[in-house]
Amino acid sequence: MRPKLLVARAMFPDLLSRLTPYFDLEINQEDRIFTEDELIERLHGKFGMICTSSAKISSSLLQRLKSINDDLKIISTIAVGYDNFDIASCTENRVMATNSPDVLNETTADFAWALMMATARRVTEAEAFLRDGEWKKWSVDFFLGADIHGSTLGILGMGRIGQAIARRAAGFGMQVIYHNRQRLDPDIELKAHCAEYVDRETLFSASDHLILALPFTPEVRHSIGVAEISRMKRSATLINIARGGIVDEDVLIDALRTGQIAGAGLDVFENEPNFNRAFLDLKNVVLTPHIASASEQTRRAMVSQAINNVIAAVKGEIPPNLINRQALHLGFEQNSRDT
Ligand code: 8YV
Repeated sequence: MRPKLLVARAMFPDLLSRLTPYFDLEINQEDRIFTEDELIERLHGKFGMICTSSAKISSSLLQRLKSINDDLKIISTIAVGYDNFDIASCTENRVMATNSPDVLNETTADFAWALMMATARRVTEAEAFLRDGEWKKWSVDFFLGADIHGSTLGILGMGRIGQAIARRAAGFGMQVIYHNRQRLDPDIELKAHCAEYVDRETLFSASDHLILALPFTPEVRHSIGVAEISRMKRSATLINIARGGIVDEDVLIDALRTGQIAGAGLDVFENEPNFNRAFLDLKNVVLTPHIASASEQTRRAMVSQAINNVIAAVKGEIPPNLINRQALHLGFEQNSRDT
């Protein structure tokens, strides 16, 4: 009998067909988002799962699952961010966790720029005005925005996506400043359009456009609040393509309402898809439904990576994008060969 695999969301059938020689597949064709109880029920007896960020794999889920069945060996997410996985608990329960990094860097960086430009130049606000039939005459001070070219681009979180965002600044003659847990090597800074490392306070006070590209961990939850936003220029924009929970949304809404900053471009929200509806009443915010990596080519590449990871695991090989290598030392290799 072949091992069983849960594909927890609907996705490209032609790519999924690569799995059929290795697995009996259960595919969530309806594309419903499973509750914890449903996930446990469906993971029962499965070797692995391919999922997205909507599958929360908590310590309680793993403990409940493992108490009834110990088959689960790999969870493979179609995302670079894996804050929906409790990694320590995966390791403890001998479950390998994998993600899909790198293939989305350039696409996500493109989108960060799209949001920044739309926010600074008030593109969606102006379009809504036109669509609503409000355009009666042109005026000299019509939808005045902020320049991108020649301005200072700030990047918080200078990983692979942050660096791809920085590289694009070359064509716009921008100065790039960044803050990161660790300063980058000088040669990486050079390739990232000579990005200059600054302390966190300076990043907030000196940026004309500030893009968040850091991974989400419990420590960074609401780490952008009153202190940070009050340091920003009144003309500045804040762009978030990372995770919604990093920003205290109530503080941001207040800052946008009172004009403490000029605008925000948000692709991510603390509670997706039930985001804070107060954003809808604000004109100076550009809102998108978590689509920064959504080009056809990139999403297909991400799904392919997730597939490669589970196929490697079922062959007893180390998955190329394994996050918790410690899980290997806890007997996985032996277990997978026995399957
Ligand atoms: C994913 C993302 O598509 O990669 C990430 O971390 O946020 C997106 O690119 C999304 O999380 C669905 O899993």
